[in-house]
Amino acid sequence: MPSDRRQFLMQSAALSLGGPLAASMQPASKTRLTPLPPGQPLVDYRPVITPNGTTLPWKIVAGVKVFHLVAEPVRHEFAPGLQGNCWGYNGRVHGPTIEAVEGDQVRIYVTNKLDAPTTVHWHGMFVPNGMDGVGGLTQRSIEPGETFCYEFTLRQHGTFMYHSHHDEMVQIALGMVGMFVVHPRNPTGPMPDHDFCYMLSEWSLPVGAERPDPNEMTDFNVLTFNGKVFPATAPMVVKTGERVRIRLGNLSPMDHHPIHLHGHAFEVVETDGGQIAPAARWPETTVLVATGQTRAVEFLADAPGDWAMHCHMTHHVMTQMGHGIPNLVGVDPSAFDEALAAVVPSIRTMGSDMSAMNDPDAPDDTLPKNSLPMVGGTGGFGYVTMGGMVTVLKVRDGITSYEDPGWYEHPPGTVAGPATPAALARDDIDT
Ligand SMILES: [Cu+2]
Repeated sequence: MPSDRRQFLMQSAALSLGGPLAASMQPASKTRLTPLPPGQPLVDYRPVITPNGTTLPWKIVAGVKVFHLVAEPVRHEFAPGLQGNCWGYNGRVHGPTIEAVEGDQVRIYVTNKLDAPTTVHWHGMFVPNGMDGVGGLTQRSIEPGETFCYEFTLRQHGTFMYHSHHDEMVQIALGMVGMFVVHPRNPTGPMPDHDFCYMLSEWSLPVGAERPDPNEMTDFNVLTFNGKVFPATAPMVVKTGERVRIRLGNLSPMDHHPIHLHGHAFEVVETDGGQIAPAARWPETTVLVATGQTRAVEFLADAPGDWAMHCHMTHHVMTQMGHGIPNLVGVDPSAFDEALAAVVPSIRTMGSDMSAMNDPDAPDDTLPKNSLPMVGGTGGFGYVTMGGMVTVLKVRDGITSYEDPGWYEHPPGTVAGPATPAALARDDIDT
């Protein structure tokens, strides 16, 4: 290649990489080692909302933000009817969201009330190596009954996570994870009106069992947003025209989750590696969040309605589904049901319509103890055939409260319905 052409290509590459790379590497914040005065909510940042969750309280001691995490067993409800004996922090699954501001000096005590050693790793964060929380590698693990102290200056801003880094397979599978949000000290760009925060996870909880199985490798059957399955997932309620940020972190043991939002397109503005420069963003409606990743998306909520947000892997919107079953799609199981009805009066075999055996409005005494229907709950029009990793963005005109407003009341003539004979004739549709 002629040297002038090679030089041109190298210059082009440098130019095209300069913007996003320079922004994402955050050279200034990475060298910030001197703490700043503690950032204050509603002054320096708008607090995040963790639907179905909470934010870890803190206090200031001599200019340091002091937090206290308690690792302990937690009896957790995934949805009414399904509870598990999990491990979490401060009585919760997952742990409370830790929230602070770039430049804050944070001191985080971790008390271990488990019967097993543990550690806490600050995922994605620039910390002194000895604060990184990897059991055996950068510290000895915290024995039962001990309290350790982690202290560092927040040198960056963004969407991060924390999780156990001792016996990860067991402790993460039992729920020992949480979100860690660091707001910018000097925000640029429009401030979101709502800043939602979700931890994505998955569990193996066989029907009737109460202890999630950390030995599971592939067949996870409870898929959760902030530890809940639909319809127990709290909706995101916003006013039409508001700017919304949704932060997604994934610490599922084994799976990625393509999270899809209906009715809107968003931009991915942030990963756990830092902010994405505006020129490097592009519109999406689905963002893939691999395990161990975070993504923050932003959009204007400009369309009133009840918009689903869900994982797009179809088995991740099911709950406690058995997979070792014959394929009965296209089979009429009624004869089989009649034959079995003598011994199991309420039997309804899963055939072409899986929802048939999961009608939540029909009393179902056959549901085993501590289990959920495979799919769904009731929506504004009847049965919703998704469960698991599903929630709803409720966009409303002119609301003054962000309490759940109920189901959307559609303007007349804007809901799909049976075609009228007049319309069929007009458009020459032969049914
Ligand atoms: Cu998924």
